[in-house]
Amino acid sequence: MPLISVTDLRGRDLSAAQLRAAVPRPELDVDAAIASVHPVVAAVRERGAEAVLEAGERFDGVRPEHLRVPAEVIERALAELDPAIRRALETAIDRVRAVDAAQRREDDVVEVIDGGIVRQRWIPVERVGLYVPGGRAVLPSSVVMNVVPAQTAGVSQIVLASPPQKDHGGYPHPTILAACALLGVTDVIAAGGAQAIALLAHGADDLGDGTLLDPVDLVTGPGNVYVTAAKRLVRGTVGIDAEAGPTEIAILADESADPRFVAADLISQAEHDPLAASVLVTDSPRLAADTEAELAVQVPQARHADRIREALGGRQSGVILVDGLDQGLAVVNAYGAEHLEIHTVDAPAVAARVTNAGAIFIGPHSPVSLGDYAAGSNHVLPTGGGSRFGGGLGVQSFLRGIHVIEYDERALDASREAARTLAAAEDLPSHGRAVEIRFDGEGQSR
Ligand code: HSO
Ligand code: ZN
Repeated sequence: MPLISVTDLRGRDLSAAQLRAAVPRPELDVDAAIASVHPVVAAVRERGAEAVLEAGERFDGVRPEHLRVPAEVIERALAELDPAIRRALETAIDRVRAVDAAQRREDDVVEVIDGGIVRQRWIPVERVGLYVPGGRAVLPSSVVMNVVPAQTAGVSQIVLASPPQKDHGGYPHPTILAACALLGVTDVIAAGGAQAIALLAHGADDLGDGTLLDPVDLVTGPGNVYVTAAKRLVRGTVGIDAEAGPTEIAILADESADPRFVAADLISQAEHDPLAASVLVTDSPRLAADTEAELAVQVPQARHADRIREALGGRQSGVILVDGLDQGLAVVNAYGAEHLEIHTVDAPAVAARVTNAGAIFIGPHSPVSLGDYAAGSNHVLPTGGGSRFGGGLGVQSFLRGIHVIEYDERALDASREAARTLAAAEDLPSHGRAVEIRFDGEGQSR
């Protein structure tokens, strides 16, 4: 059995929608998950902390003594953190902070006409709930990727939730707690899955220890299909970020690519999840064959070989043969992968022609796993084709633009005609009247 299947699109002239259908995708049934998480979300809304603890016992197999992680547990986690991990996390934090600092937005002021001003104020969301998964893998890097842009945007209240761990007294994994401590996040809740999302969205009068948890305004962070389903259920009560499905890597490569790098990068994201997608798009049958040979060498050496085999062999992964870079670009733009690597001659020029991707990694020295940890870019990115209409997590995810309108009498006078005419055209004459009343008494003399 080959490790990865091959689709040959050479000689086929397909529209963007047809290409989208031809590109492999995982089957993810969020609707089915909604049915199973609905009772959990409803129970948390009605019974608060007790329902969260019960769900934790059922799904995570443990009941923490406190839902809100005590300060000394967080401090101990930092004190006991391996110094090398601490340094690496600090590098990641510094780099994401540097990139995010440039994303801060100043208020814009436009004088539309003399005396008529529209200002746009950028205001941070006040209270944010960040979800950090803790299932198959414990990802402290995701703490960094969620917290840093929120803090840079000026979010004043951050509460972080992560699943209780059996081996750690029912508290989130110590590395997650240590990352929180490094970032100054002190409000950490030992809850995972749908119950965590419901708790963040609805809050609780008493977390079980007499303390209150206020509901948040926005929930962000990746999670499994149950977390995604719960986010859909609470959307509207709170804001949510883009839905995060299983991770995806697409690589657009020509004959010049190094098959060892291509194979290693396909494997790196397949390592996350049996549903992870690894897709190679190339106009070089030789590179395709060499990459398959490399996969056959590298996969058996991988620690998570079984999971990787499943991901590479799944319907969501594959090698796609194209006629040339033009068709290759059409395919990757139709796919809109979460991560896209470009391994071609003059890769920056090819990358400039990409319009749909969560993040683009240019050339042989910019692997996705660098972006996962320490490039300075964010790794919370749109999956499932979501890059066609949204971007990754960033400072702007935590900001709201508010228009502030300030016209003086002269500017309003100069705008009367347009407002009155459109009000009449929409048969909303009271709209027009609200403008005209300000000029009553002047009308005849003018
Ligand atoms: N590739 C994942 C993020 C991650 N990888 C965290 C390792 N740790 C989704 O972009
Ligand atoms: Zn990753």
